Amino acid sequence: MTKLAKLLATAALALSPIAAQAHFQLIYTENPIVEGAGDVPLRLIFWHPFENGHAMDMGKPLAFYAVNKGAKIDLMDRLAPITFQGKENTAAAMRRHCL
Ligand SMILES: [Cu+2]
Repeated sequence: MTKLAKLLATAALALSPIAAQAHFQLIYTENPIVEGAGDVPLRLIFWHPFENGHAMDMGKPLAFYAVNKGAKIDLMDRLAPITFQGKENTAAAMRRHCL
């Protein structure tokens, strides 16, 4: 399982229908189908995604990393603050940028 697949699997678990109507810390990518190695842009958004509802400010995560074959890859230096525009409001969020 690739690093991205693990990230997306975690995000998919958090988005299960059982927890609808709640807020989620999302790891979002425009194109979830990754066909090969390379950088994948991600956004971290604290939001009510199912109803396209209220977005909440998030701070910088305490840790942001991937694990590949048991090796932890620190990605904190690839996070940058952004402002997420939701339907109802804007909120502080983060994006993962390429080096
Ligand atoms: Cu909420």
